[in-house]
Amino acid sequence: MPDVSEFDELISTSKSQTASLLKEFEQFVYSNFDNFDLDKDGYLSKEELEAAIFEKNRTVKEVSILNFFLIRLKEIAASYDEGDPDSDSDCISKMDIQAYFSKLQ
Ligand SMILES: [Ca+2]
Repeated sequence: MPDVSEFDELISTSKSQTASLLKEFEQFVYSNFDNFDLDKDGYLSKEELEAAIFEKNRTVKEVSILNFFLIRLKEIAASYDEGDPDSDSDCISKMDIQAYFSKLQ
């Protein structure tokens, strides 16, 4: 499992830096969502995030971002109610990403 200490260091920087960092996190996963969603069900699972982390040529920063999502998977997945009680609560939708990051800012 990649090291997350670098992220913890980044998150301890100033608030404005943190805000732009979070924006970057959101945009990175949002814009790559369809690539990460291997089974194209509209949700990112733990397995799909892990697969993305171990893809070739990932930068340290990208791994940090993906780890952020992986560590907070349940929390992020619970951010938006898709209105489907049967939907897998351990998977992240695009709406979850938007809801989660709008709450943080
Ligand atoms: Ca999926």
